[in-house]
Amino acid sequence: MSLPFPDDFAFGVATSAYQIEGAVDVDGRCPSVWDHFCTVPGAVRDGHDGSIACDHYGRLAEDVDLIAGLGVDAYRFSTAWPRIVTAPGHIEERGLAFYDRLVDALLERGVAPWLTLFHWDLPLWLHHRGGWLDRSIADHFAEYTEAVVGRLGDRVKHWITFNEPQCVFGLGHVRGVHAPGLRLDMATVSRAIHHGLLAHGRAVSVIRDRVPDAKVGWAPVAFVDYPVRPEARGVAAAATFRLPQGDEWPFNNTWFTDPVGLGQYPEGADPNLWRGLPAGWERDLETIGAPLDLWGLNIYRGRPVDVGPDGELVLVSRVPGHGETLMGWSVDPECLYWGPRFFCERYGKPVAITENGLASMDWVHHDGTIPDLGRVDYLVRHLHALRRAIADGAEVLGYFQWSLMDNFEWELGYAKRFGLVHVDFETLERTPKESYARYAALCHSRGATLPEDVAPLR
Ligand code: IFM
Repeated sequence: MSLPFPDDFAFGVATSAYQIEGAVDVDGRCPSVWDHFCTVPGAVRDGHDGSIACDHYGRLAEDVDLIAGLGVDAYRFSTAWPRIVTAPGHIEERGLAFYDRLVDALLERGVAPWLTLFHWDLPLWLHHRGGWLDRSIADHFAEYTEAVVGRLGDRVKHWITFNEPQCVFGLGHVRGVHAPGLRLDMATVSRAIHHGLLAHGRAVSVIRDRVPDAKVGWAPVAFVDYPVRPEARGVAAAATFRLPQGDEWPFNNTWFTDPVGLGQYPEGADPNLWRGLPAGWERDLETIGAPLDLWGLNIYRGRPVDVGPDGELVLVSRVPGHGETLMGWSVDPECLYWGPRFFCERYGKPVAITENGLASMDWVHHDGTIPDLGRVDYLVRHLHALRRAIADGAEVLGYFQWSLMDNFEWELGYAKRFGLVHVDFETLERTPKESYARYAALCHSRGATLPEDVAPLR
């Protein structure tokens, strides 16, 4: 018999503001760090930018129809800070009005809005005041949150503060390949991260004050090391929550997630990270660690691990030709089984898969169809693994496919297509792919169309 998803499990789909909205100089919006970064020669593939993107700003009704047509329970989107706080102390009514219309349109179609406050588009004027390096950013984030919550809190009940802090700081402040394009030392970035976490905590408290029935969470990347045999479960969990290491140091869980989930930074981490923390950081931990209602997990891939004869961690090599997406990311459905379990266990909160999906080679075929069967298989395998995690005790509130439609994939411009809906970036025509119909069937049946068993990935 097919295992069911819980009745209140949310099937969803996700996007973010800068990646789809376009209309960057409309209705008083101010420039963001991404608008600026896109003007730097060589920063973004083929010189692309988000100035038009999918023109979601101008095609709201059409896009809400596409969302509703999927039969999803929830839509995760982000509000654009630069549309709302366009200058110091100035709240832009026209920016808020756009999200007001979006929320109403979703609710009219029976789709619950899951709102993300920060998905990377920092107002440029704030960056010029020090951005994440300056403690005042937490006050600014609280002010922005006040504005959004004040306007939408009567209807939006699911709030996500911050999307993927590891990318904001790792790609944007260490490697310089994302806006704002900085390459800073570890101690300096540690300060910025602390301010980011503080901003998250301040937003949580604003939401709690204004929306007592809100479900509040955040959406870090979840780096998942999964065991290839049951005996390796312990080393896999330990490796998942390993300390930041080497050149890859920003791409870890614990330096970001322990302060939020446990109210403390992890012992034993690199001294430069501790040294960089701003004076008085201990006093911020209560705010940063304020209890959440849900833990978002953005999971795209994982790392298979095993345990060696002396109990040590062994990284397992994949067989030659193992499945890989167009991003070069390996296909590891087991990460949607183990990731939710490990995070539920460590932080004691229900989780939601706030992002999962892939870029694949999608174009409109000669007969007008877009048979993106790799995406269909990826979806089936990952939801299958997630359903097993739920059956084995993980408390999972929902699953959000990344993404509703092809969009601006940051430094890669429009080269990588993640959507269930194809977008022609010249005409902006939307064409649902095969995966759109298949995901819709899954949502409408609440997962009943998932096969009982899936053959191993080969
Ligand atoms: O497109 C991004 C998204 O903005 C954040 N998470 C990963 C996605 C795919 O790279």
